Amino acid sequence: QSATVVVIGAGPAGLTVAALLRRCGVDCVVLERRSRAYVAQRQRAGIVESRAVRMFESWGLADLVLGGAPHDGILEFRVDGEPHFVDDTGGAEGPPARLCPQQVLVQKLTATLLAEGADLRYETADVSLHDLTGDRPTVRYRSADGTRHAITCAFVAGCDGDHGVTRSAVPDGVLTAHPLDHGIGWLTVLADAPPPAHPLLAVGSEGFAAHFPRGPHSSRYYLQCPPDDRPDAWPDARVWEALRTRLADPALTAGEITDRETFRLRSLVHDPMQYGRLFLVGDAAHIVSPMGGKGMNLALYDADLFARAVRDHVRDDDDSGLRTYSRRCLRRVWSDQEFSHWLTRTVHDAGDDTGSGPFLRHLARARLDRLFTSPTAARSFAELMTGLDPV
Ligand code: FAS
Repeated sequence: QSATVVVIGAGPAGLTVAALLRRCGVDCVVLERRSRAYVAQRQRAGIVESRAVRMFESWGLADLVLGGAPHDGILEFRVDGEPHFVDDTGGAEGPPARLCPQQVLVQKLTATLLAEGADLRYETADVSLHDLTGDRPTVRYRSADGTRHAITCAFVAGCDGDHGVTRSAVPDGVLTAHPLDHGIGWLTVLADAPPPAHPLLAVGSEGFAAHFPRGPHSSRYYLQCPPDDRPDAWPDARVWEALRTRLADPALTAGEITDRETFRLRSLVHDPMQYGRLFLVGDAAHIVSPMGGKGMNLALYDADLFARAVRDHVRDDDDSGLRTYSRRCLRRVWSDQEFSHWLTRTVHDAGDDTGSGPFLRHLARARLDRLFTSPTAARSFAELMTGLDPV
């Protein structure tokens, strides 16, 4: 078999790559390890930022793949119980961000692709990549019925996330990993509880907490916890008691908790994001802490650059996009890593609960004070939140 592009992974990155390539008339095959149902129910990100909405609009896909309501642009910081509302669009030119949960985007992309007859292959196993430095790499895999397959192609898109297989196909010494452990733990909880009027970040001496919308009747919460904490240390009663205290909302409405996990906040960048004919897209190349909502949006940015580069190669015999793909992606990756790191430190140090000490606490409080009082600081924050900064 042969295809121009083989896409490994059917998450936001892989499905967006496939949808954009098809709009350029480039044929591709998508190989996904899990079942369609499993991928469609995985709940993670909750916002498609303005830049990504504009990207989907530029491809004529926005109405097909974006669900959820427009974000009204207001973010609440609640500091020691005091509300401070920040306009996180700051008059930016782009379209409003969309409160589109990741699973809705994945479901809509999948439905759009299948309706167009795209070649999505689920429950594949033993994917291996060969001849990545030649002109025609080969991807081998086993289908659910045990049959072995080989597909030759022009390019492989590694969209298989942080625990995928494509990065391991790159010889040692080619990629440089840049990891950061923030030394902060989070408990994240998904509940059938009413979403907040605005996305809410709460700072206080009890530790950080957050409350985000994840649909008309569901919410995602974050609670700072010891980095090695475990979900079973957080029974429902403790979760709601901590949320009511830290969100300074004694009347917070509880709901059935449908998912609960703990994780350490970490960031990771692999450089370069390419090896021969393999191009890494999304979490396969980088991980960013959820502060600022950049993880999924970076995957969408990479997918846009990769699809345009392949289109230029196929249509115009122009390889400049392919040659500069990694450098251009990494410029935005590092800009979003910096923003996410700034926000992560600010909302945690300001609570002084991370043991970061009084000096860093004063720095963090000064940053928040500047954000709440300086229109210039607020505009810069909005530009970064929307992804409309010029990087
Ligand atoms: P994904 O991991 O989503 O998809 C990779 C796909 O590849 C998966 O379907 C996997 O099954 C498949 N795969 C793996 N190995 C394979 C193999 N060998 N063969 C074939 N297929 C294979 N981001 C935000 O922007 N905002 C947030 O608020 C946010 N919150 C998050 C909360 C949590 C708890 C987590 C875990 C992540 C959060 N993220 C958030 C980040 C997250 O949304 C990722 O950035 C996003 O899923 C990246 O998409 P992909 O790059 O497609 O990777």
